This record gives sequence, C-alpha cells and structure tokens, in this order.
Amino acid sequence: MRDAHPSTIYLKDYQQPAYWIDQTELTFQLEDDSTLVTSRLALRRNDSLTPEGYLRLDGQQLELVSVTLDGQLVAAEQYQLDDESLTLSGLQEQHQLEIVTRIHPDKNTALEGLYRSGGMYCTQCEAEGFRRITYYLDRPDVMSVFTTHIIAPAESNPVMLSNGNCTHEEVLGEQRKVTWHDPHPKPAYLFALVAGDLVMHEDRFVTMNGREVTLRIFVEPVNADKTAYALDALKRSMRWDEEVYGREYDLDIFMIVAVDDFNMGAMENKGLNIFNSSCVLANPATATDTAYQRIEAIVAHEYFHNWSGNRVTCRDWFQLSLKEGFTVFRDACFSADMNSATVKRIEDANIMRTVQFAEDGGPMAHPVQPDSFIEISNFYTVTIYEKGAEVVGMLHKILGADGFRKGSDLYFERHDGQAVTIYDFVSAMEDANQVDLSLFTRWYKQAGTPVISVSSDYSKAEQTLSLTLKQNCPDTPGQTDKLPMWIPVQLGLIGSDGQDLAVAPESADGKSLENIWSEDSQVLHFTEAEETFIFRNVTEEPALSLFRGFSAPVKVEQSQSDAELLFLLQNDSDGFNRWDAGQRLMLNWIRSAQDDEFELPDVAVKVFAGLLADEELDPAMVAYLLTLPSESYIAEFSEVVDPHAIHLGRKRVRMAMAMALSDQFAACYQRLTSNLAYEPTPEQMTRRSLKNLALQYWSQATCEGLQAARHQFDASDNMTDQMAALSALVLSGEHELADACLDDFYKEWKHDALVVNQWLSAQAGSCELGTLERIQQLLEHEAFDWRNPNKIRSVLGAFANQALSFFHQQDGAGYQLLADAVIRLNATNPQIASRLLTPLTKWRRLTPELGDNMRGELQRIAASPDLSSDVYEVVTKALA
Ligand code: B3K
Ligand code: ZN
Repeated sequence: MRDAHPSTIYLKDYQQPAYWIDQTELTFQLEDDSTLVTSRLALRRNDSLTPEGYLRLDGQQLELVSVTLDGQLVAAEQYQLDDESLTLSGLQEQHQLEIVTRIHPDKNTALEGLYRSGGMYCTQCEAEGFRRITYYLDRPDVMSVFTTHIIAPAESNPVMLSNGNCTHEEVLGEQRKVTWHDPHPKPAYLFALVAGDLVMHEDRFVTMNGREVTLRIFVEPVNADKTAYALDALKRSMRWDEEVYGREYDLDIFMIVAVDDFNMGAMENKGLNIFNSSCVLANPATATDTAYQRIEAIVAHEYFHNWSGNRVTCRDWFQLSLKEGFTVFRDACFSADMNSATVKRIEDANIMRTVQFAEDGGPMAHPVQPDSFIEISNFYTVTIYEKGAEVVGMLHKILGADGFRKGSDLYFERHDGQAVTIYDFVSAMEDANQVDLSLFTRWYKQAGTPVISVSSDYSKAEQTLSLTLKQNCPDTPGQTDKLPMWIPVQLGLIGSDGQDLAVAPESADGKSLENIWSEDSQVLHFTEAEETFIFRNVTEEPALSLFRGFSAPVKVEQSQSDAELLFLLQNDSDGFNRWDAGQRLMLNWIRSAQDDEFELPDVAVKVFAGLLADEELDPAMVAYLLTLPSESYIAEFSEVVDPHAIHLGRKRVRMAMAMALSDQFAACYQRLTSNLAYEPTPEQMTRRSLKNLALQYWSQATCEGLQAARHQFDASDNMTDQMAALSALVLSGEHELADACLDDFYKEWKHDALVVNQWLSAQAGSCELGTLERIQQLLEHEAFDWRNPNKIRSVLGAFANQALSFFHQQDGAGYQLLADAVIRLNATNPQIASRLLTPLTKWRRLTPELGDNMRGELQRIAASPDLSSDVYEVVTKALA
C-alpha cells in the first residue's frame, strides 16, 4: 500500500531516463514459497542529458537480496532504498548491474507482477507491474533486449515460457532450466513469464513472405477442448493485418496462454499473449455467440498490438491511446470485415453513448491524451480506448482509406523500434498526405463530449436548404472554454421516395468547397463554433440524415418528429442512422409511457412488423432495430437520472412491443429456429440473435412464448440458446419457474467456471429477480471467490451496472453493499476495487435523495484506512 496521499504525475514534467538498458538478463528460480529473481542489466548513460551519475530504479514490494556493480558487491550504505525505489549514485558511462530480489507470487492478490493463478505462475506487467518483480527503469521509453532463464521443479512445471524464441533447455536434477531470448527491444511492461502444467494446441501460419510461424495456445488440461476458435481467429487476424496494413509477424513463434485470475481481458506481451480465460476459451456447449465475438475481437486486438504498441510503443503513459486507440480502431475494422460492419458500428456507438459519454461528463473526465494522473491503472478507460479509436476513425474518414494507409505505413517505417507520442502518429498522417491536422489535434487535448445543435430551413421557392450547426463542449474537471473541434459530419438528404438526393453544399461564410466537403465520403467538415451550409437545387424538403455511421463522437440536438423518425427508420440508406432513428423514437415513448396501458402507435406497429417479416435484411440488424435502448443508455439521455422512472418507462414500452407484435415475434422465432448443428459462423450468429430476441418478446406476452423458452432451455445443445432462454425466463418475472431453471442450470454446469460466471451475472444483473439478499447469497455462494476478478465482475459488476433499479434502491442499501466490497477489495486487489467504484461516482446526476446517499458511501470509502492510490484517486475526484 502506498502512502495516504499519493502524488500527481504531469505530462509536462516528462524527462528522458538517465540511463538506457541495452540488455536485460533475468533468471527466475521458482521455489515453493518464494521466487528468487536475478537481473543483470547492461546500463549505458543517456548522453542527451547532463550526466548526473545517479540512477533511481523503480521497485515495489520487493525483498532486496544483493546489488552488484561490475562484479563488486555494493554495500547497503552505498545505495538508497525506500518503498518505491532503489537509488545508486556515482555511476559512470557504462555498467553491468546485477540485482537479486526475492518475491512471493503466492501472496500476490493484486495480480500485478508475478503471481499464481490456480496451479500456474503468470505475469502482468502493464502498466507498472514489472517493478514488483525486480528494481528496474519501469517506464515504456526504456527498451531493452531481454533474455530470460526460468528454473523450476520439472514435474509441476512441464511448461515454462517467456518472450521471444526458446534458445536452450536443460535438466538439472529435479529442476529444469529453460532459456528464452527476445531479439526485439521492448519496454518492461511487455515482459511475460508463464510456468505450470498446461496442455498445448499448435497450428502454423505462413506469412506473406513465406515464413512459417508456429502458433501455440496453452491452457489447463480441463480446457483442452476450448482452443479451436481462438486459433482460427488468430490466423484470420494475422492475414488481415498483412492485407490491410501490410504488417507481417516477426518471430518464429506466437503463443497465447489462458489464465483464470486476470484483472482485465488480455495482454499483448511480445510473442506471449496472456489472456483472461473468458476472452479466449470457447466451445459451443459453454460459450455464447457474444463470447465468440468477444474472443475474435480480443485475439485480434492483442495480435495487432505487435505493431501498434510493441514494435512502435509509447514514450510515456500519457500516450497510452497511441497504442490503445489505434489498436481498438484496427480491431473494430477487423470485426466489421468479419461480420456486419453496420452492426459493429451500432455496438460501438452504444458503448460510446452509454459508457464513454458518462465518463466524459463525470468527475473522471480526461482527454484522450491526459495531462496528469495519480494512478495510471485508472486510465485504462473508455476514453483512452474507445474515444481514442473514434478519433483515429475520424482521421481515417478525413484522409480516406488510401491516405490513412499511407500515413500508417510512414508511421511504422519512421518509428519502428521507438517509443513515441500521439503527435508523432498525427505527424506521420500529415506528412504522408500533406495536410495540416493541427486543428484536429484538439480531439486529443480537450475532454468532454461536444454537443451539436442542428437547425435547418428549407425554401421551396429557392429550392435551397440551409443547415446551421453549432458546437459546444462542456467544461470538464480542470478545463473550461473549449475551442471548436474539427467535426466530420457524414450526411445524406433523403427525398420523399426514400432515395438519397444529390448533395452539393456551399459555405455561407465563403469557404471553398474543398475546405468543407469530401465528395467521396459525403462528409461535411464542421470546424467553427457555428457555421451555416447551403444546399442548392433541392427540389423537395428532404429528411435530414446527419452523422451517418456515427461519424463523430458527439451528442446531437436535433428536433425531429416521431413521423420523421419513423420515416428514417424505414428508409435511410445508412443502416446506422436507421437504428439511431429507432432508438430516438423509443426514447420518446419511454419518456411518455405514463402507465401500464401504454400502447405503440399503429403506424409504428406496422413498421416493426414489416421489419420482422423482411427476409432481405440482415437478421442481426433487425434484432438491433427492435432492441430497446438499455437503462444506462436512457440515463445518458436524461438531464436528471431517475433509475426507477427509467426502469418503469422501459418496461411499459417493452410490454407494449411484446403485446402488439406477439404473432410476428412467434412467426419470426419459428422461421429462424433450425436443426443445423451449432457453428460460430456470422450467418448462424445473426439468425440466432434475432431468433432469441423474438423469443424474449414472445415469452413476455404469451404462455406459448414462455413454454417455447422453457423448451429451448431444456432442449438446446449450445450455450447461446440455453442462456437466451434462461434470460427470457428470468425477464418474464415468473419467479418460481426462473428459480427452478437457475437451479437446474447450476447443477448442470457447476464444474465449468466460465459458465458459472454467466449464471452469476444472469441473476445479479436482473432487476426482475433483484433483491439485495440475492446478491449477498451469491457473494457467499460456493462458486464465488473474492480473489477472482471474473467472479467479482459477474456479481458486483453486473449488479451495479445492469440492475439499476435495485442498485439505486431508495434507502441506499445497494450503494452500501458496493462500498463494502470496494473497501474489502482495496486491501487485496486495488485495480478491481477502483473499477467497481465507477457506478458510485455518478451521484451528481441522480435525483437529490439518491445522490446524497451515494455521496455518503463515497465519503465512507474516502475515510477508510490505507487507501490504495487507485481507489484514492477515484474517490477524491468523485467527491471534489
Ligand atoms: N494493454 C492491456 C491492458 C493492460 C491494463 C493494465 N492495467 C490490454 C490491451 O489493451 O490490449
Ligand atoms: Zn490494447
């Protein structure tokens, strides 16, 4: 635990390191209750700085055994040691430094550095975990060539892995020694080690230049039948990165290891990716389609980091979005290519609008390139990742696919093997395309979500449409008076026949066409606080379709009648905006549904019935068009958040849809039910998504629907259908039936941790079943484990983020339960504790009584002893 008031680190204070570490040779002796780490470093003074001759190495929770400089033992009086560092002085230009430390992987519950998960050893070093292994310059701009020796009991560790290529293996009595060498210089955060009793599946990939690469996935023996899909996704990712970015893999072997106890999804360690088992393991009986898609995306994401992150890395952690935003953009394009591009866009916009806009409007709001932080672990956020990806996506839109590729080629060529900044990325884009993107860089510096207000005026006589856009970005902590951003507005004007009209804009301020309009992408460049654009030869008053494809991460204020929205829902040639129009319509209904008698307008029923019967449309797209906005999405579109009113309004509209369209849902369900054996193909997945949505509505409205759900629950041979049926039964409010099925489900699946996690969250995230006693029981259940982040997320994460109306129960007991968990986890796993806190930071948006109760719990956490820097930062910012 760090001291009570950890300090703030500023981007403006960045300085290069005093020394470079050219070579790092590590020896791990894995013993029963501890591990001895010997680190030999080849140090070279950084000549670009005034030589000071002293070196401060980062280190935490380490037992220092010895320090040897150029073969001479250094006495304790000759170095300084504290809880965070080891400092040596009087140094020369070059040295060989050897440091021996002892660490305790068994006792490491924070899951940073070297720890044990089940029977295996594994590491997590990003961002600052390496300093829990040995004293080091634990910063991403220090890139070193690593050689790693692992010595461990042979019997319990038949597998011993590290980065790079395996160069040596020998048996030393009952021990085995394995050596790995990684020729690519890398920062310490990309170091990895794994040892244990694992089984391996192997495949091959031949790169575009004909080199053969060995691919291996290591899992615990019990999961041996769950590796095929990840291997397949890996090969598709490798091919895609060659085809779309010209990037080839650069080692002879690429390994993935599945680990049960892991703080996040996965980690891109060079040549040795480590995955949370939930993000890599799947077979049809245990994993849902959603899990398959998540695996495909995360395998790709971690693989793509090999170039965007590893070969070219970040100079400092303020540049985190350099690798994360770019890599999320890359994995999103990959998923869009593998599945439906429109559906992927809808999913991403949903995350932006529910989670990122909330972060951007709350106490933890920060720019894509933050100026400061207390604890870097708190900055692995939706702003850095998803908003960062949106910003890269806007560059792609502005430059076009070819221009963007020229820019990325130049970026990789210019900076290969370097640790660079976000501006180096933007400069490569500028230089390759000869454009000035300085205005665009405001997206990296200014936090907050711009709000765009739209007004338009059509003149029949002049056949002109004038469109006025205003932008305003609200204040965020530490930032006021924001400057206008460069906002790409992809648009269409739709005639009464549903067809797009030809668009030819002019600037009312006399700007040239090339400065305001990209013909190829139909993008209007909006760059001032307020601008008017004139469209001529518009023969009839068109329907406005703005921000097609979610072309910028902004909020739009535009008044359109329900009739216009229905027209767009039916006719827009842009699938994303069809969905968006439907969501806006549903939001209007949810707000206006005063009682249980609420009914859908007849005209809307006809439109939805038409969608359900339309066999030409992508079924997954239809499923999204008929899905109500989630409660958190609705909350983000509300001035003051009243979770109970939101829940009630949404439930009324859901029932109204279920009742009005029950025959159509039944027919759709029957049409899409098939006897084909389960396959995780896009074709099957899209059909299942609509089939199961239809089942959900149908089972709300009728006994036949409920029976169909029960039947599907009993009869299905795959987890997608079984879980969808279980969720429909839980949602139906038939408690006895739901509980009986939940019991059966647990009996069937209690041996499989990943399935049990789904079972935990199906209950904890349900408002229908929700009582705090149930959450308490789940926390005490034999399947629950406070050391396992997946279990914590499945119960407490689902409870606080999904079951809103009972998390926000009036007396504050839901908040208290979460705060108790945060305080408990603060002592064992600060990263997870801090993540769980997010729902408690939203008190300012709530109705006053709820807000007061929530703030009280934050104050209680703030006053509890020994706060980690992770929890300290979030709590103090939320209360500020
Ligand atoms: N880079 C890792 C995240 C590390 C999180 C450290 N707290 C996974 C990823 O984004 O690919
Ligand atoms: Zn990443």
